[in-house]
Amino acid sequence: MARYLITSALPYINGMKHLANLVGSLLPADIYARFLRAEGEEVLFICATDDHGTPAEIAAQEQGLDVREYCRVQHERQYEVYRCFGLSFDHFGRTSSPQNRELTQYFYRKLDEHGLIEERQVEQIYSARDRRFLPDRYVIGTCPVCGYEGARGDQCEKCTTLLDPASLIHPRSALSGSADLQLRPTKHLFFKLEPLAGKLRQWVESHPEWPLLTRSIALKWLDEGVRARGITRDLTWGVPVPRAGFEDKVFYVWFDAPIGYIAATKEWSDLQPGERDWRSWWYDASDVQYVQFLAKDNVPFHTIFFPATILGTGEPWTLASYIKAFNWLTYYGGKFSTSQRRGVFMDQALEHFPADVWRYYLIAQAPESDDADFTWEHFAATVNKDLANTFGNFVHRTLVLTAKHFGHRIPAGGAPGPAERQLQDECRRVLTAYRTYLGALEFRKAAAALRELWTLGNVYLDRQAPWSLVKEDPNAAALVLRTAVNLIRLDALASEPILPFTAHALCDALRLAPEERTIGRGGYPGLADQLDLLEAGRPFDIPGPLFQRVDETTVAELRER
Ligand code: B3M
Ligand code: ZN
Repeated sequence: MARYLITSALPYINGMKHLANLVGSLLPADIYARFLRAEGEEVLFICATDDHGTPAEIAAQEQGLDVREYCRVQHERQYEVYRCFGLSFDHFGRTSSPQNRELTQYFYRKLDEHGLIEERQVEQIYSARDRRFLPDRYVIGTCPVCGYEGARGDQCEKCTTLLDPASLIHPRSALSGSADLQLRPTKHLFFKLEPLAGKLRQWVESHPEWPLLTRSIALKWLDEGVRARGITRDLTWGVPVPRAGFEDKVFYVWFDAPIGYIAATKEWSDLQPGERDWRSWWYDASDVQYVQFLAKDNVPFHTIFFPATILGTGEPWTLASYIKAFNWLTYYGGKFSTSQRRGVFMDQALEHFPADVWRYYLIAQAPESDDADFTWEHFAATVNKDLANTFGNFVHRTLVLTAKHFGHRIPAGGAPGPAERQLQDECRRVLTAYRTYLGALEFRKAAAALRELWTLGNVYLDRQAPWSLVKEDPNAAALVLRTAVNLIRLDALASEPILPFTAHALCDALRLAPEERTIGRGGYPGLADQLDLLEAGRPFDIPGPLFQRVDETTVAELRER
């Protein structure tokens, strides 16, 4: 049997993440992890903060904090919000851990042993005003490829091209804004990717099942020809470079960040060394299915740079089996931006609506095949239609109607008839599709299937009309409501990967025992056989309205904010 290792791209430590970060890696990774766990698979879901690099250094400086202290505080803040969103990491580590320092230096030494590291004398941009060498990200200018004026020296955010700061048009210092820059000689370490190009291509081409977005970016890179990348920077914050003459430099953040996936697993393992074995997931682990989730600007690092680090060791470290990449979620047509505080940030989001509402809305809108746009109008329309009017309404009217005519207990009624068998068939069809989509990491389609499952309940009630049936044939009405209450359980369990808090609340309302809260051996489709599982006479509670409708005034207020 396979074991599943799941990682979400490691969020940068600087600042609260926004909804685009959530939907572009963290949330789908969590939904996939929950789905697999429910199906009885062995799962290890790992994430961490990406602590190193210039943004952390700059942000700490701005707040007058030691960068270590800054990272400690930010790590806690992020972790807290992720918990509130129900992100079910097995471990949430940090790339500034001793484990990552040790592993990063290990990988570096291995690459060096294999002749893949080269020391080069380079001309680097020096800022007279700042009196220092500027690392790539500290240089801003116009992108030579697409003309975007705010491109950073390492990568253009707009067109995702990886850049060299010397290629920027009109370069200036990100620290002081000064254009008084000159090239001066210094030494850096380069990771030679050319010797690995053949192996990388072979690996990418051996995965025709990957999403087009992932493959096309990877192949474009390989077609253009990979060249050596600098892996050291003139900073103090980062993993020290264990080499004479490099005492003032650290490794480039993108060198140590992906190794952070491994190191965070080791952090997890080091907490219970007798029981957990990080190596069994990462080294010589042929039974491990490793699935990565990330936004499209991270694809080159996960299809070229990190696998090159792994392949370059010549050792059997785990490579990704599947790389799920996402396009952008935009905010009223523009970019979500941490630096410009544009869009909705995760902490604010929870002040207005509960986590499940966001989880459902975002995954139903996941930017899989194309960019998707966030607007409060669309958000409100989706919440009202799918959550309040469909799911919430079905649960509410079932339980209220049952209580009204039969008390707070599941009514008896007769044996299931043709209508119940039809409902069962439809549930099986929809649940089978739902499982297929989740298994194939097609999240929008999975959300649509879930919505269809919720709809089945309303259609069944409307067709059977227990509110009028109860007058002439109370026994028949009891059967309908008994079935509908059971369908609430199905809905809850099926919804759990996407709406875990709601699922939990419904299981509580139905007073389910622990074993009744699992989907059982038949997986999601097997739930269709459980439409008569909860027997007559069982008590239930009526929860408050599951989802609040979002009215126009609220939409206007939120947009204004
Ligand atoms: N921190 C970039 C990002 O958050 C970067 C990902 C690292 S994954 C190893 O988009
Ligand atoms: Zn560009």
